[in-house]
Amino acid sequence: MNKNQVLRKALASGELFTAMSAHNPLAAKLAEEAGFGGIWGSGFELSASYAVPDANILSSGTHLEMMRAIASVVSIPLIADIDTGFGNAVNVSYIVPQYEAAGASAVVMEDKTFPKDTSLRADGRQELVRIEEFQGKINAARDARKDKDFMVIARTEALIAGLGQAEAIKRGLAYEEAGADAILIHSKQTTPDEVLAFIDAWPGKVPLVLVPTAYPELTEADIKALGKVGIVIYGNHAIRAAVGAMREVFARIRTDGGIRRVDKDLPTVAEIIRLQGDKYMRTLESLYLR
Ligand code: SPV
Ligand code: MG
Repeated sequence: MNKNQVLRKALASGELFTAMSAHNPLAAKLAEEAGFGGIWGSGFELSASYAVPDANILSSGTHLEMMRAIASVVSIPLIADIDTGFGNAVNVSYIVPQYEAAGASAVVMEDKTFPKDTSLRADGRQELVRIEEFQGKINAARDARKDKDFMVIARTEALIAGLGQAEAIKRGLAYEEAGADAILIHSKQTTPDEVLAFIDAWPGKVPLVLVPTAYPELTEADIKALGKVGIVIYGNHAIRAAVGAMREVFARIRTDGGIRRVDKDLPTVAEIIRLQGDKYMRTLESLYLR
């Protein structure tokens, strides 16, 4: 099975598929080694790694090239976050084949206006496009894909925009009708109540996708028990882990006036060389260097 088929089959199986965020290939490799089912090619993480806001400040090309680099080092499916599709339905028609060619197995596209503002920021600009317009974008994404197993996941930001459950359900159903393979329902409430109420009321046939960043107490066991959720995405835990670890080590080196004490607590240089894929290069050397 190729990666697209793995993701397609996982979603059809009724099992919960887990995807961990990554902002670079090294993070993606660590996520694969940790046992996640797939990689979330997070726009938030990539923006953060460039120290700019997650608001279409980075170009689509920057994100696309990172997706290509990530897909080339992992053997698990990559779900690419294409924000709003970088424009209208015409832009979507051009961009989706590029993500497919870059090795993504799915795209997640959200129903906000371009340029977007990030979802979890307090007082963000959360404007949604018309339902018909977003249906056109889903149609465009579906028609643009080459492999029918490449998935188009539609994300509604109705709850994020404060438009309420009825609007979120209406949009989810409209996006399913337009051909979305799954619906991502996002919420920034700090308890799961809003999302749980949506899931309970969801009358659609396609599976739901959750990003429980704001309501972290919801476990995978809880989500599985709901029965309607196919994918859980951990949206920004790679970058937050990296920030925490770097900050702590940098502070210790300043406090200690050197690296002597901190060294034993860090992954070894040999471990980093392993993660760089050194073994493969040695094989190439023995085969071809004469
Ligand atoms: C991302 O990780 O880029 C997401 C999830 O889209 S969130 O930041 O919660 O909107
Ligand atoms: Mg995003």
